Amino acid sequence: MKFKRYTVTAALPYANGPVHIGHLAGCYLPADIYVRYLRSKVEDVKFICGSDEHGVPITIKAKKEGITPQQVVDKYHKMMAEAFNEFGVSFDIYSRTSSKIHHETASEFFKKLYDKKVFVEEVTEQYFDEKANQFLADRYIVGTCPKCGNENAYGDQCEKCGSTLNATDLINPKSALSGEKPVLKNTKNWFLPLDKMQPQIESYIDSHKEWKSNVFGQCKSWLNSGLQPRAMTRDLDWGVKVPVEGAEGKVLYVWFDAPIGYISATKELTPDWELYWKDKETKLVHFIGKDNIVFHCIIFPAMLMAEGSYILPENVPANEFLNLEGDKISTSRNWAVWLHEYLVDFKDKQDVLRYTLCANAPESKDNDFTWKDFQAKNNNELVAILGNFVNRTLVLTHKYYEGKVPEASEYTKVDLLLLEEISKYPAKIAASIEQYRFREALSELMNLARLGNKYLADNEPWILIKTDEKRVQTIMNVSLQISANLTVLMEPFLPFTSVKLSNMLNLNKELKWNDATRTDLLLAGHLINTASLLFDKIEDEAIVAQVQKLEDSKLLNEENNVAMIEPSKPETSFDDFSKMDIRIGTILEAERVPKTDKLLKLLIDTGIDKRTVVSGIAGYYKPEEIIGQQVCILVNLAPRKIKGIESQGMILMAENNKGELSFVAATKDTMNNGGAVK
Ligand code: B3M
Ligand code: ZN
Repeated sequence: MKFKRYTVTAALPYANGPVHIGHLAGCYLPADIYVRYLRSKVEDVKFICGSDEHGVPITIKAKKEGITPQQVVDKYHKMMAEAFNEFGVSFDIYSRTSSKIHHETASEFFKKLYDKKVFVEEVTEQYFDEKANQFLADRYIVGTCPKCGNENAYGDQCEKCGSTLNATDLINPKSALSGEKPVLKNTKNWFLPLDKMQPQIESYIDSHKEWKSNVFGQCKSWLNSGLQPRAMTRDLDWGVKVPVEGAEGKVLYVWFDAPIGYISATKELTPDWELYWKDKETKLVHFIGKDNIVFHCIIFPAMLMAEGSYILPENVPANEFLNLEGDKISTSRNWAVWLHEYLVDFKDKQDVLRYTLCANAPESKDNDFTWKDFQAKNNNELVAILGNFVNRTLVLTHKYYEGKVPEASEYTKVDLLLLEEISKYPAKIAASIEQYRFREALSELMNLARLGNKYLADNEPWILIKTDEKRVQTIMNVSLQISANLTVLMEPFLPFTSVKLSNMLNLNKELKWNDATRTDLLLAGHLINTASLLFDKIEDEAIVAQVQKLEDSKLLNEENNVAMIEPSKPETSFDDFSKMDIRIGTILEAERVPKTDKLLKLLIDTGIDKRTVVSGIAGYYKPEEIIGQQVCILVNLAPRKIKGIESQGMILMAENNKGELSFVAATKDTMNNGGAVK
């Protein structure tokens, strides 16, 4: 079926951190390539995205950073929008779900389903953290996945096996807030009866056997295990308020509101938004990562079906995950290549990253990004094939013809075969893009550059120029046409390079995809501009530095982990604290306790008396070093026998971030005066 228009969305990223290469490779780059291609085909398309600003990922981050959820989303929304823009991800709108228009849209959508009596209202037992005094849902609760045994599954999803879960499914649930075992408490929520909707959903999925096998397969396996009703509301205070009576303190489930974000962003973009969401001749395509499949293929379509006036997603091309140097990309471990940092080190090289990520896209299985491969792709492909061909063509045109496109006079058989071959590329590349096979499409693009390179190498115009000037004119004309075609066909993948080449060729009118079938894009006599290199070589040092940067962050992490072994102790009261009688004392004598590694026997002048104290500090101080040292001493601790010696107090020590102890020392002028710590 031929569609009249397209609505293309890319998953709304949580506004809780900067953008890394995994995001780009997973969904934003393929979506952008697809949309740029459609625009080049002069299709009517809207490319929609924005920040997902609700849900527990945001509130957890706010807690961690000690700021409000609103401050978190303001900070990261801006950063993410900038990163996408800098890498040429050409959204028609990058909106956000904290906006007024989104709150209204999501609220109305819920209300409509509520009025249609779609939801099942039910009081169920939900986990509650008594210490934090709040209900725990989604990422606020972790436990063991009942399906695959992953010990770090969340209350709504296991990221390991991809199952959607309810918090009450988890084995050994723990609050992510306090680490405590939660209790069950009654609360009312509104459920989408996916169980009842199963037949409808099943026939929808079955009508899309053309979907990528990873996507179709996952959907079938959920359907086979039987869909369960799913709560669309949560007992939380950050999100879109549930717009019905008796729902105080409740917000919409983030996976209910976020996909509606696509709709509200379209509304914000154009008054014609309904055409893009309700007209049967619109093709709706969602680009996502594999962990979002169930939400886009089952839950969101179910919401749209229940509402009744919307079209359903026509395709959901989900990618698998990208790893980095053999390890899972992780924000918390800083095992990532951040887009904003990349640009500092590789200025103006957005297309090199776009190229590498597309060539390695995790389309059908998880894939690995390595810096070595990044360098190889740049040096051996972009520089040696594409850049080399274009550069030789332009430089020779300047050298032989002062930058004027020479006339093609007589085509040889070889030329004609080549021209025919070239004219097939737009359709070939298009077919791959339309089937969401972007790696294949990109490699076809490079094949075209390879053809050009080979043509020059086989015909050697730089030698022929001495004997057959006319022939060289034709060769150069053909090479220039290929360069013009490449400008058009590379645009979806390498938009920055395309603009650069278009300027060098002085192609003033904007060429479209179908123009690339032509072999007369540059007329004889047309003047081209000065040539400069499209790509330059990336040296080993730059790569070594990147690998080192990753190694450093790994080391730092290991150190942090050591420091994190002992969590801080639970809160204590002031009353408890003031029971401690802490004095400043001076060490008069110190000696090792025989047959022990850690213990020193100290004689301390506390200002009120002299006491013997046994202290476990031999690992940090030598006895002879600490005579005369001022220390804080707890004097009202019950005496204790240690290795046969009565210890009459305790020296206060503090721990640094490596777990090493040092004295809590007093200042010099209190020396020998004694006195209590207030
Ligand atoms: N924010 C999940 C994610 O970033 C979620 C996507 C929403 S798409 C409507 O992986
Ligand atoms: Zn699992």
